[in-house]
Amino acid sequence: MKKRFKAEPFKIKMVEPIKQIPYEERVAALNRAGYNLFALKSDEVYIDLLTDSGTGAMSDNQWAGLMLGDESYAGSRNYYHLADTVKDIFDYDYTIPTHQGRGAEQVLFPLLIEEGQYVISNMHFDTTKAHVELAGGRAVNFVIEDAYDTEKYHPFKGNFDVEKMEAFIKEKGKDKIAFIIITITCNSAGGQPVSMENIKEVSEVAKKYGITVIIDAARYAENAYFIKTREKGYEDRSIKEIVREMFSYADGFTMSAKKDAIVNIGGLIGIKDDEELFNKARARLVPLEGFVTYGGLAGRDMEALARGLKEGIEYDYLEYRISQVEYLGNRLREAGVPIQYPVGGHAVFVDARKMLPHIPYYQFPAQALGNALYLEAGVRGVEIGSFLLGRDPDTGEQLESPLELLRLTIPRRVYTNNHMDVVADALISIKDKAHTLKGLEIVYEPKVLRHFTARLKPVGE
Ligand code: P70
Repeated sequence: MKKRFKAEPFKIKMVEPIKQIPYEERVAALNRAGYNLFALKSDEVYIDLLTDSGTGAMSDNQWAGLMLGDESYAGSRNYYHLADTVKDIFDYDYTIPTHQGRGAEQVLFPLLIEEGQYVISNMHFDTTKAHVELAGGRAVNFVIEDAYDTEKYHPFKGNFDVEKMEAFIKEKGKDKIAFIIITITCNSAGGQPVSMENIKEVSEVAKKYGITVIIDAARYAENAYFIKTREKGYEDRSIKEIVREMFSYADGFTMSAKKDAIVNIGGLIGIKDDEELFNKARARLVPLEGFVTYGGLAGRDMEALARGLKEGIEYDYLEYRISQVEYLGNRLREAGVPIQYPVGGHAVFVDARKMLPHIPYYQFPAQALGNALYLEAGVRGVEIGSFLLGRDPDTGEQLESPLELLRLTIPRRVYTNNHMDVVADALISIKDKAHTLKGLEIVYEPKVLRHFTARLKPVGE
C-alpha cells in the first residue's frame, strides 16, 4: 500500500495570494537579480523555499497572544510567561530573549571563548561559525562521514564522530577547547538529526574533560520527533520528555526561534543553572540587544514565542510537518532526482553534483540548478555549496564544498502538498534536460558573506 501522508492538523482561516509571473518575466527578473535568487523581489517568486526561518504561519492562538503584549520596558509579563515556558519545556532556570538566533550567539559566545580556542560542533551553521571567529575562536566540525554520502541511509546523519572528537580534544588539550556546540537538527548536513545516544556520548566526553556543552536549538523539536520515530526505547516517550532529556545533557542553548518556535522574529539564550554565566550574559545583553526582560523583542513577540514553543512540540503538528517534507523527498527520489537521504526535518536537499556532473564546483552547480528551478516554475530554493562557502581567506582561491546542495526549505504550516507537487514536477522536468544547464561565474562579490549580494552570469554568455 502506498504510504499515506499525515493531513494538516489545522484548517486555514486566512490566505495570502501568490502568483506565478510569466516565463519571460522570470527570465528578466533573474537577469536583473544577477543570477542570484537573494536579489529577487518576493512578488517575483511563486513558491518560496529560500528558508524556513521566520516564514512560518502563526496559529490563531499566537495571533491572539499578540493582543496581550505588555510593552513595559522592564518586567513585561510576557517575559515571565516566556521564562516559565522555557523552564517547563527544557527545565532550564534562566531565559534571555534576543532579536534572533545570531543575537543570542553574539551575546553568549564571547563569554565562553578565549582568543585561539577551538569550538567543536557536529557542523557549525554559518552565523554560528562567524560569531565563533569574531570572538577569536576557531570552528571545527566532527560530523560522521556518512553525512557526506547523500545516498547512504543513516537514521542520524547529524551525529558526531565521538572518537575523532575526543582524539582532537586530547591532541589540543582541554584548555584549548572553548565549548562544544551540538546543532540539532544539523542544518548544513541536510537538516539531519542527532540521536539521544550521541548527544549523551558527546556530553560524557565533555564532562570527562570539563568542557561546556551548548545546544544550537533552532530545530530542536524536529530532532526530538526523529528520536521518537527512529531511536529504540523512545517510541513511547512524549516529545516533551525527549526534549527535556536532550537538554539535560547540555549546560545552555542558543536558539533561533524563527524555526521550530514558529515566530516571524525572535531568539533565546537558555542557561540550565549557572547563575554567574546568566548574570554575565545579561550584562552583555543590555548594550547589544536591549534590557534583560525584552532583549530586542516587543512584549507581543515574546508572547507569540512562548505560545509557539508549546505548539512546536505537539506530536500531531510534527508528524504532519515532517511528513510534508518526506512527501516532497519521496516524489523526487521516485523520479530519480538525487537527494540527501533520508530527508531531514526542514528541507529537501537536492544533490546538484550528482544531477549536474558536467558543472565543476567553481561554476556552482547548485546555484545553476536553483536558477533553472526558478525559471521553470518560479520556485526559489537556496544554494548550500561552494558559492556559499566562498574563498580561502589567505589565498583568495575558491574553496570546494564537500557537498553541492540545492536546499528546498519548507516553511511551517504555509504550503500544501499541491505546492510540493509543483516543485517536484518542475525538478523532474529539469532532470531530463540537466545536461543543457550551464555553470555560472561571478562578476561582482563582496569580501564577507558574498552569497547574499554577489552577481553572477552564465558561463560563456
Ligand atoms: C536558515 C537560517 C539560521 C540559523 C540556523 C542555525 C542552526 C543559527 C541560525 C541563526 C538562515 C538563512 C539561510 C539561508 C537563507 C535565509 C536564511 N538559519 N543556527 O534558513 O539564526 O537567522 O535567527 O539569526 O539554521 O537555515 P537567525
